Amino acid sequence: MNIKNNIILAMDLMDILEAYEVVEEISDYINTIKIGYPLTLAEGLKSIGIFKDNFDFNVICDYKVADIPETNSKIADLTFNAGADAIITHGFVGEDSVKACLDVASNYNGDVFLLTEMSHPGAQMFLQGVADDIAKMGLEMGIKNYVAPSTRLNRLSEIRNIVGKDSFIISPGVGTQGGDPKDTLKYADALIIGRSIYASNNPKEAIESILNSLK
Ligand code: O7E
Repeated sequence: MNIKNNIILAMDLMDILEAYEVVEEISDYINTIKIGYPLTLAEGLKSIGIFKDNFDFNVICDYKVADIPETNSKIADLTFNAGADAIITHGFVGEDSVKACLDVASNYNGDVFLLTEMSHPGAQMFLQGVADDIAKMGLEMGIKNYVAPSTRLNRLSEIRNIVGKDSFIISPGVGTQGGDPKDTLKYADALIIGRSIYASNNPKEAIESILNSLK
């Protein structure tokens, strides 16, 4: 996926008009948006089409799909059918569940991002212990796209080592959660940034300042 300025906006506002206004302000700087449950549950799957039709963005749907294969297929089908370019799936549910997402994605020419370790402190309780194995599974399955945390650069770097330089890693946790944009890009291909931009008083200045910090 071609991600302008290596920044993905995590749009977790729950009002589509507010979300639209923020995106309009910064649309010169980005071409990729990630939406998840907050916006989708509040405003529906039509949110995908709004960013595609009005901004021609890549839309990554962060539904952290984590069910049995049959249910994953239904979730992925609804998501791609609504116009998404990519879906994010959990890896801990195992190969068959992840494959269900991959199979549906291939029908739509869409992408799947495999979530390895998460960025919040609680991820160290359970998920961290299996994150390397999830990354290895993804590699064996031929998955090219991964999610790994910017809040623990040692873990991001380990996951990069596992999936290799040809894989594409996007990394959340930058800014509000403490991750540093420049350091994160030593290991990741793109940053996922939410509140530091959309909750700022001036989203345009916020993204400009992040871009300056990358120079
Ligand atoms: O902290 P923020 O506001 O910059 O937002 C971060 C976004 O990334 C938010 O949408 C959150 O749900 C998501 N995220 C994490 O913060 N940590 C993770 O480990 C994973 C994600 C995520 O996006 O998962 C799929 C990529």
